[in-house]
Amino acid sequence: MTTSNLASEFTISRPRQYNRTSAVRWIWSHTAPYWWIIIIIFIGAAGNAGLAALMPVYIGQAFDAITAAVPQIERLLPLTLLIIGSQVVRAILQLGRNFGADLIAQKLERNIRDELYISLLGKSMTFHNIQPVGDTMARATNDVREINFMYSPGVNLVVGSFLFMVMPFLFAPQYHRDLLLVPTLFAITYFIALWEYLHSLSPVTDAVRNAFGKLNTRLAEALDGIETVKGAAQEEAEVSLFNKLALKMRDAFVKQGDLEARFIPMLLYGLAFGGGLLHALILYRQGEIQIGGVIAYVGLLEMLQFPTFASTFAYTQISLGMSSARRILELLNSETLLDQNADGYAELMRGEVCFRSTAFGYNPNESVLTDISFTVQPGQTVAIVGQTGAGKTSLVKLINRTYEATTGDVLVDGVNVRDWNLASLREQISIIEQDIFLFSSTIAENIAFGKPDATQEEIEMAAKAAQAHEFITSFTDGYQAEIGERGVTLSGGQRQRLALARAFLTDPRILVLDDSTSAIDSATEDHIQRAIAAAAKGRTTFLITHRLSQIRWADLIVVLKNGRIAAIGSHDELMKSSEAYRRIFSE
Ligand code: TTP
Ligand code: MG
Repeated sequence: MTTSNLASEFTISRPRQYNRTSAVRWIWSHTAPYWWIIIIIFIGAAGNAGLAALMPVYIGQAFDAITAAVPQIERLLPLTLLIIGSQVVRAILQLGRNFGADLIAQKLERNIRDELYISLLGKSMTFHNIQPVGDTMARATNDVREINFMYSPGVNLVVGSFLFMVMPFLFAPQYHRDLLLVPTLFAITYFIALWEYLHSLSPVTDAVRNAFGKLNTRLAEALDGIETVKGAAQEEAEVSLFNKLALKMRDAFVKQGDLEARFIPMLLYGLAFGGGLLHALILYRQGEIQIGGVIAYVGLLEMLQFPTFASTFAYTQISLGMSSARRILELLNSETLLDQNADGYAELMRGEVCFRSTAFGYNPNESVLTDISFTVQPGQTVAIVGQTGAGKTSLVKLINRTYEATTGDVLVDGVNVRDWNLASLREQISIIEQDIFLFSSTIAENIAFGKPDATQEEIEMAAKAAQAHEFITSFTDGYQAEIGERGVTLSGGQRQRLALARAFLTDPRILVLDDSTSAIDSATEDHIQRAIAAAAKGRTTFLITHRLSQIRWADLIVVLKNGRIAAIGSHDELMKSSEAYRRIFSE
């Protein structure tokens, strides 16, 4: 089996690789390992259909026994017992078919979730910035579910009903060869209609799945930005926007229903049944078959009902599943720029950082950073200052390769970040973001995020060093207090100290603190100052800050302006040489 050779920031070696060249091949490569379940499904379905066909055959024999010139009443009991026995066995086989289909459906759902999650973790920030979270969520949850439904009941019913359709061909000729006529006509028309149906169905089910993705995207964004929505009193506008998307989704569904309703085999079945009965009666009148044959044949024709009624539903389910498979595959196959570079440089970091004529832009035709060159020695503290939008955050994100420089190089310990083993590079660099993200779990778990096996003692030590211990213990549940939804909410300053505690725990060689929160009361400010000073000790530290006290004691100050270095040096040097820097201090 082949697999795509996409770059990935993160991979796990897996025993199974899946073929991602087309939706059908991909689904097949997921299915093939479970060939034994497919066999169970087929045996179950074939047995079920065969035994279902025996019923009209036995009933026909019973009719013949009664209507014979000398009625053979003694044959009725064995026939009844045969019917009962065969239907009990049939129920068991049916169970096997349903069980098999459900088993493979669940297995596939699990494996696909797994594959998708790993792939999402491996994609670059460039990808995640563009791809809406709501849409990804829709694909990762509901679309994966649709693949489950595709097998159970979808494939289950298709296989089951197909084998039902085969039965009249196997059993009718024993009464008369000509009786194949109606089933043959039925089958030909049925498959032509099915072909047409599937063709018109697939764009419709694509539309259904896409409409759902859009709806979900909007929902996720509205909830994520609920404060903004409320703050701007835009609830009504949100509702009407949501309604519009919900209507689109409804329209797509109605279209699907419309197609289902126009599925011709419904009409066809009525015609086949009537035509078949007529045909059998004519043969009876001609003395070609017996009355039992007519009864049995009509019973066999009745078996065509299953494929007729199951088909709209089952094939729609399969079509929805394939639409979903295409959407998931689109995510799996979307290009990502970085790769984890597993064989790359992975030594203990000293903490030297060097920018060499580095330039960067989020999209190719727009440059955010231009011609950045400077070197930071291990253990130094660098303050990066500049107006909002100057590119401070962007600059530090090049160090751990969250983003990749467009031209020029970024070197850590003299090694190009592209040549570093990505995991090793990122493990030794800790970036505390401007908006600190906390997971909805306990405070302890949030602190231990980068080191899940940390002991309670280690966690507390880190919290103390980050000046967070005091406020954490003020909560009733202390370190076990839940953050978010059901638990405590934290202020900006508290979040920052939790993030610092995270950094103390992982003990990175390079620490980046993107801190543009300036409105903090002086008591908190004092706490944070001390925490940062402690954190900066013994490692290379980048501070993005507006706090003059912090800027002042930095070893190196980089003043950014419109993505360029406007001035660089120590506080004293810059006070003398840089007008831009003096202006910051005179504000
Ligand atoms: P930043 O690097 O975010 O600027 P900054 O950190 O100096 O600003 P602040 O003090 O407000 O935090 O952005 C530099 C430019 O890059 C800006 O014009 C916005 C643009 N940009 C993007 O296009 N995409 C992004 O994801 C980010 C973060 C910024
Ligand atoms: Mg910023």
